[in-house]
Amino acid sequence: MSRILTVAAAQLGPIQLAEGRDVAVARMVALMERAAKRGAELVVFPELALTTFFPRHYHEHRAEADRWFESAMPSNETAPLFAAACRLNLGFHLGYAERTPEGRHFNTAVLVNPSGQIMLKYRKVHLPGHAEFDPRRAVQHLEKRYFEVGDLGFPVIRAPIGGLDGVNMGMMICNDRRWPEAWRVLGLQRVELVMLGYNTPALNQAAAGFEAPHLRVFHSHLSIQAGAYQNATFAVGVAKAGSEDGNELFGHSIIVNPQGEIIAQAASWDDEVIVADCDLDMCRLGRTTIFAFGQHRRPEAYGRITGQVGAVDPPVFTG
Ligand code: CDV
Repeated sequence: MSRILTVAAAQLGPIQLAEGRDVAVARMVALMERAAKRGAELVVFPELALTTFFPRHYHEHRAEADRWFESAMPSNETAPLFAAACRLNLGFHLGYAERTPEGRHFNTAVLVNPSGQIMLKYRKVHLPGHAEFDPRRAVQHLEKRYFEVGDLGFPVIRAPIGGLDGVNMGMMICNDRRWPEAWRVLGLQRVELVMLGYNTPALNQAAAGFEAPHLRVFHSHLSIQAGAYQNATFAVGVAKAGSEDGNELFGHSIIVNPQGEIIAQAASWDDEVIVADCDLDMCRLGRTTIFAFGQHRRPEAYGRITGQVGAVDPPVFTG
């Protein structure tokens, strides 16, 4: 018997600097309604879904950036998402900027069930960008200024969702998808569905060398497809897309199966729902054959993965 979960990726078009959370939340509720009509049982929203991608904006005084953060989840402003989940009998995944009661700041995602319970929380580990204003850059990327490195690891939860008694679900956020270590930590917990949201500029703004624009999407898909295949899991990669105050974010949201195949893909750079029936039993083939970790992994040869951060030069052959 197959275990089918109908999953929606709810891509968001741009959110402008001047637009409030009410605008974003209303659009997200509309996307949840569209997803429910198409039979979705779980809706995945992007990274930092409630506001414009604010790490491109520099605040000299760190506290000024607090206006981008949520101190409670749900809050008055996000309550309509929780109400819609209940009304439509949908789970949802939401990325947002979290300010804890102790005043700590994280780039966070939560997984919420139709009863409004937060089943899992993840805080982004791989923060790209820089902490200080960089005059060489046309556009800033200040994640290292505004967020702490996530302190929850890469957790997986087994929980009922849709019509299924238990699904192994995990999360990563944007830049994490480029790091095989993140995928493997989830794979080692038998994850069956990885949810990840992203805000990725259509152009490389780092001013460190030329990167052909078409490779931006290629690298995103390559990372998600490889991660899903090598860990025998479904993956949902959901973009914020389009031009935010002149800064383009590529869309190309995808749903990927455990063979690494794209089974649904967004075609616009705007609000868009894509849906796929994910038969979670498809995860079994990979994890009982080529990626049967218990039989084939060799952690004794992987010491450098956790023992070392940066790369070192190899010994020189002297003949
Ligand atoms: N929000 C991100 O993490 N964006 C990065 C960009 C800076 C490359 C990404 O990996 O998509």
